[in-house]
Amino acid sequence: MARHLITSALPYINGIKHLGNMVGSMLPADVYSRYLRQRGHEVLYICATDEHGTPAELAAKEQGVPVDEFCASAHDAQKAVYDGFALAFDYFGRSSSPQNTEITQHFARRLHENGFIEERAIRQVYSPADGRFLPDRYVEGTCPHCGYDKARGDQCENCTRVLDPTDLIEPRSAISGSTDLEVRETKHLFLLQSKLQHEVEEWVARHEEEWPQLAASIARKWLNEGLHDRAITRDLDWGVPVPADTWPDLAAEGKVFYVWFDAPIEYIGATKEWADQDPENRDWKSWWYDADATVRYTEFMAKDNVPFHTVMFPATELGVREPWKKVDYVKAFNWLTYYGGKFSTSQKRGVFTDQALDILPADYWRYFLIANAPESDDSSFTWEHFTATVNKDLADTLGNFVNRVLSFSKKRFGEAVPAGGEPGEAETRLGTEIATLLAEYEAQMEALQFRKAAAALRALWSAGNSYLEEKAPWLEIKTDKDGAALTLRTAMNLIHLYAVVSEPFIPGTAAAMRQAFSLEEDTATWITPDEARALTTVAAGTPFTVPPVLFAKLTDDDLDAYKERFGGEPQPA
Ligand code: B3M
Ligand code: ZN
Repeated sequence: MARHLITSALPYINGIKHLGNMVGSMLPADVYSRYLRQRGHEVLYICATDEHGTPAELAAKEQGVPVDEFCASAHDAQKAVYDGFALAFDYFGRSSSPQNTEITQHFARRLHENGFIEERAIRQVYSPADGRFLPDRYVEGTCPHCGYDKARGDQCENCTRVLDPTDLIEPRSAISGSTDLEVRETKHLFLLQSKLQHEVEEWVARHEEEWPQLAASIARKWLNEGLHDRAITRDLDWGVPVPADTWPDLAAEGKVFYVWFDAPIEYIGATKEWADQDPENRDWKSWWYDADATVRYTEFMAKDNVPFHTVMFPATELGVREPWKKVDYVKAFNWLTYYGGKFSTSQKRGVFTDQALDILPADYWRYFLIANAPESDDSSFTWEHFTATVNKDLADTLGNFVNRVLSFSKKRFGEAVPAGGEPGEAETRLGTEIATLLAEYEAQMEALQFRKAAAALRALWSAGNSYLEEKAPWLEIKTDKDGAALTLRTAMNLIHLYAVVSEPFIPGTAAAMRQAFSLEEDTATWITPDEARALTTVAAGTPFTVPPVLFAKLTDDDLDAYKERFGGEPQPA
């Protein structure tokens, strides 16, 4: 039994996330957390909204509300969707919390004491019309690389190049549109990452062998390009303030930390938010500070976030010179595309998580997304693939099996698991197959290979169907009533096993399946391959009910309607 600390990349506050965001961070983290809890480990799954930075300020401005109000309601809106997806966070915090402010400022002070922060004067875009400096996205203009005329000061959305606001041609203020812009000198704090390069390299070298190739190769690439000193403050109203005790001048000018400085620290901040709700029983430091050797920390994220988690945040943690827990395993994902094109929040293309739940319950999405997670490569969402997968795997292979077995047994034997018949050769063969497949499923879950885990789970479901076809209890009953009872009882044990081991993927349906049986002890505690082999957890005489259809079959009309609503045409890359 170990202690597992799990975090998924913090969803940015400005808007509801799409399915691509979900499958690349929160959902697999939830699946993994649920699995580990079922196996009896102590798990702490922490996430939060990432609330600082220019996009939050701009989104609030667009809605005409103060930024703190905007963030509070946007946080609640995201939380409601994640509840709908049955994400079982231990805590879902907010990076604007006082706890994060306190720890971020502490980190900054320590980095300063250790010689890793320096004040430097830089030249920045200033707008007299707006009376302020214009960082990052506050400046728009023409990209010097590709000529796109709506490039933002931090990045060109068209060619994806990273920009500095002073790079833009014909710059204008994103607030007022003013083109009367100047470049003025102002002071900022710089994190001297170049001084930490060597230590980070050593640290990565000790871990990368265990990391998946995607995470390791991105970390290597960044290290090879060399760590640069970077500005970690901004001229914004909204953010963690630079502490006045250490930098009175910058604090007086109202400088705040850059969002990417405080966001990863919020993993710790949110853990403290969690602990502060029940300080008698929750010890945040035992997870993060001088954490004992049994804490294993796994992070989930999409590939664009990997440099921040494998290189920059570890550099910060190392520079603080205190025993903060660093990540053990980085699970990174490629992109989920929408018909081969980009899901885009800003262009509203693809399926958003709130819309998905409007259409179908969470388990349909959870299963499909994880079974097709962009693990070794990008993967593409299409409505054709989605409906076919739901129909075949969920409605036919799992749902139909459950309903067929329970309805038929009820009709012929009443509302209790039927007695009679002794397990024979077919049951022994089935038991061996189930034990093998379950061991494979466990191995893939332990290895965080989600697609392969889903394939093993699907194979477990299929094994039940094959057994049922082979034994054909609807024929057997005509000549051998005891034999039919044995077949149905065995199939019901499969249903119960499926209920337990499918829980990480489809928790709602799993609960409905488990609750079909009135067992004295209804728990989701894991069943090991050796226990599963006997297929006798649910004894003869156990009362049961037939649950309503678990998964509706999607029709051609449904498919047409989805494509009509969301657009189903391939997008140019
Ligand atoms: N908020 C991800 C993003 O918006 C960013 C992750 C922070 S993790 C500390 O792309
Ligand atoms: Zn460009």
